[in-house]
Amino acid sequence: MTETTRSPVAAFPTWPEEARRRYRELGYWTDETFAEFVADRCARFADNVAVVGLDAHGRETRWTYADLAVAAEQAAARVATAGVAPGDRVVVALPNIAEFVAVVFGLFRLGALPIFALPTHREVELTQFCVTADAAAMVVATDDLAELHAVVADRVREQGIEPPVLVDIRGWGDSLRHGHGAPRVRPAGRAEEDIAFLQLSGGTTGTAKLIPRTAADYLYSVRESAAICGLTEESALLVVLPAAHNFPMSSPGILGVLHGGGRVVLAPDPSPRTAFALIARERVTDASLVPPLAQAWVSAARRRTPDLSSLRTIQVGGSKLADSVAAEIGPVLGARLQQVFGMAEGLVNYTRLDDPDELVLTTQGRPISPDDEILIVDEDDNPVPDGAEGSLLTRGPYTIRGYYRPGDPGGGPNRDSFTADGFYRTGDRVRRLPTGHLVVTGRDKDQINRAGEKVATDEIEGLVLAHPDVLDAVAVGLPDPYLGESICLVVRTEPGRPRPDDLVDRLAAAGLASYKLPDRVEFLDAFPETHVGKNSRRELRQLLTQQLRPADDQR
Ligand code: AMP
Ligand code: DBH
Repeated sequence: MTETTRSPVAAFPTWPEEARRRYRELGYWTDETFAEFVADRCARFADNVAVVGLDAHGRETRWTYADLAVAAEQAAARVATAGVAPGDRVVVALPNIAEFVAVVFGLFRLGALPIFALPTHREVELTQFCVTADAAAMVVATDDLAELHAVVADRVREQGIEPPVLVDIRGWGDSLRHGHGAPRVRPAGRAEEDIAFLQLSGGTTGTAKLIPRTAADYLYSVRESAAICGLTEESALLVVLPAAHNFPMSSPGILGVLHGGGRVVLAPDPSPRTAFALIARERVTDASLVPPLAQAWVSAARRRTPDLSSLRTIQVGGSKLADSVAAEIGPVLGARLQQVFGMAEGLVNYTRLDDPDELVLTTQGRPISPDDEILIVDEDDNPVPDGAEGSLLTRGPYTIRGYYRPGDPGGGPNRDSFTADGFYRTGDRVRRLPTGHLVVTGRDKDQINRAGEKVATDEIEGLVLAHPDVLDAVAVGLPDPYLGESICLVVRTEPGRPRPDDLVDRLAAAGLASYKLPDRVEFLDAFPETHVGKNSRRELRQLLTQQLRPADDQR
């Protein structure tokens, strides 16, 4: 055993005492921890099927809750054998495989904190997670990430931090479910108001923002989400999006289903072909999609007439769903649409299953909790008149009060993203209807939402500006009928000098996740400026949308 000695979990900006007492009195916060959640649901629903999907070796897997308990215990034991101790942070970068659930539940059991990375993250992102959180291990199941570990380890070491150990779960073989292998570890758990895991923010800056969530706050949102979405033991949720993302994890997601005794069906890829086959075979009742996938399902279903008769509800969220696509979901897929507007920082809005069609088709829902405080403000933080558009600020029983920033809890993004009285600045522009439903109308934040994947513009710009021939660079999101927004990189170079044609390749070589790579690159001799002389993103976007040739995929 290579025992690591990591820094303790850092203090984090938490809710004031009065709010915590109130959330407990109202029953929103209970004393259930994640370790108890795992033990309780696995025992209560022991004979139900919990997880269906492929494993790390591509074999069909079907685990009952009892099997899942054994697999989680084994995963905990194996991660502990690799040197991970309770309180350690662990980067989980797994595809949608059965072991994903076992590893996450195992880490909860061990009292270690998962950092929910995506399998598409590369060394830029993974290094940031490891450095910010002093991660003890990186859990992977694919060749590319196993190979990347060495690069990440070097980069982490360069910053004076002990690199994470590599845990490649393919080496675990198929014995997880059979409960032999590593010696058992005692469940350690963490207190319900301690940080249980770190989610990721799509972010607006080049540095990753880690989101500290507790069992008390998160499980409240999970229980309510399961109720709002009508999940029961009969529910079967198809997980098409990356499982670690906050939406498929909790809205109502994997945890909502496992809370209620239902079945999680993991899709190994997001294609309609794969999804439709699983829906028919597993009698799937619910699926969570981003708008481009919803659109792809609609057009594929028109061509193929698959058997979708078991489908009850399709949750769509992550980016704005066009009203025209919303209108097609019911008629073509034969399921009720439920719009979801959420964020890993907390606040989640749903249209309700019994809402009138008008609201379901044209709004992004209303908050989970009566105690979700919604403020819609102008640029001076003054409330706008009822029904007017403004910037959304929120505070409540499951919305964080600050990002995880060891050593600097009050600084940087926590100053910018939270008001003095604890409201989270979502960066979204919304309008509120008299029913309380929100309509997302736009965004203040310097972020591109490409098919639900959030990209901070300055992360791309910062890397491009390092190129010797680039004088200035701005990344803008351009309207795209399929992606919602595509990424356009606009570059200014020295007039008369050759224009670099390798910018996208360089970004990839720098180790940026592929979903952040520009869809196209344009060169301009001058950038439009705001009155204070900054580059005007708004005017650039207008210029590009109107004047340039229609987007053609340069990838
Ligand atoms: P993140 O903070 O990375 O978890 O991303 C959350 C952001 O995704 C929100 O603040 C919105 O900008 C966007 N988002 C999520 N769901 C929706 C939706 N249904 N409609 C529009 N934007 C959405
Ligand atoms: O986009 C998101 O981050 C998101 C969307 C829907 C989310 O975090 C959620 C629901 O919980």
